[in-house]
Amino acid sequence: MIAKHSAPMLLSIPNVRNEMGSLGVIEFKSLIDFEVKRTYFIHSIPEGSERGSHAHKALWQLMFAPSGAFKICLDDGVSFYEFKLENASQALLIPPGYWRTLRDFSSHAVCVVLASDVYDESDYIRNYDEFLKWRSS
Ligand code: T46
Repeated sequence: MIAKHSAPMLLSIPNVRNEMGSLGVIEFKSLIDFEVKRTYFIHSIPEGSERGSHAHKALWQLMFAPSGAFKICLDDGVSFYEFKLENASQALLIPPGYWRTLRDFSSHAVCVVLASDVYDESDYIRNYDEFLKWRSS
């Protein structure tokens, strides 16, 4: 994979707006430089829920909130980052190797994820101590 970024980064999603509404566009090459092999979305999230609490070894992700809002906390074992996604004009690029927790979901929040690969449980690290060991190795 060609990696243009190695730090998490907020990107602006171009939106075409007219009197009938808005159309957001996420295009390979112009916005992201990984090919999307999977799209998934999290919705119907009960109040107070947290999602995530894991890291990916190789997966690149672009995450956005077409509806509602939520926070994403990222951790590379040394630095901590917090982002809030709250409109359809912003997306968060998450490179591999970040422990993530998603929280503070508003009502009707939807989290859409474009991912660089198909689902593979062996790409996950779900134990924080293992994650720290993996980061430092
Ligand atoms: C991430 C956050 C934001 C599948 O069968 N296929 C899939 O593509 C995915 C993503 C999950 N699953 C199964 C695996 C579990 O049995 O769905 C169940 C819930 O998955 P998980 O506990 O990983 O859900 P989250 O919300 O904690 O994490 C998900 C993604 O797994 C992860 O990549 O970054 O959303």
